[in-house]
Amino acid sequence: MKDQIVTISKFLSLILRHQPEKIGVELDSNGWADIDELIQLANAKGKRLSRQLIDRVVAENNKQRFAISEDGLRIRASQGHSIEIDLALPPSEPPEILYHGTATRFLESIQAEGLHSGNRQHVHLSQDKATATNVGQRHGKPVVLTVLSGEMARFGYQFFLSANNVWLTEHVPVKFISVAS
Ligand code: HQG
Repeated sequence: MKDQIVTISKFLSLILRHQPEKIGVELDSNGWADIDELIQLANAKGKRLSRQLIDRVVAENNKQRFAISEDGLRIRASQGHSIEIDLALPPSEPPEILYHGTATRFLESIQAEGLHSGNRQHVHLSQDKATATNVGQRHGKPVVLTVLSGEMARFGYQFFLSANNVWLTEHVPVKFISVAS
């Protein structure tokens, strides 16, 4: 059952963050998909999906990646999109310091260009080093960067806090980045 939940979580990440066209589901401008439609279209492609399974994935997902709308009818990914949607998050005041986990092989480029969002809509930042280390590990030998988010905010850069506690911003210039000790 746990494996099935992980498989569905990966499928939902793909559809809700990157390629809704894979099953032909429509996301609204804020990234929401109608749950009944999502189930129907996934089933038509041979994917086992039901409301019960979706509710389990949303509840048990280790990073709380998905949120269900207040009326219970729609679902979206809380962050991590590559497709252009507007999460409509209000700008939030970040803590003084945030962390970004990356791999050592990206360091040189980051120290030259700052942090880019790459394929995604935002640069992802964490409140603690342990989370950043885990994020970095996905790409290779991890290294944690310290971001002077408080200073950035005072310079007018905007930050957003996703529903699952990931800090998002568009770009981090080099001068606000150092390697965490
Ligand atoms: C790097 C996961 C070279 C950046 C995680 C990162 C996160 C640069 C990679 C979420 C660069 C992009 C996002 C530059 C940035 N030169 N490399 N100038 N600027 N990079 O996967 O932050 O499991 O798109 O350091 O937990 O690793 O999917 O971003 O290494 O929250 O829910 O380019 O994905 O969540 O990689 O991870 P990603 P990320 P989920």
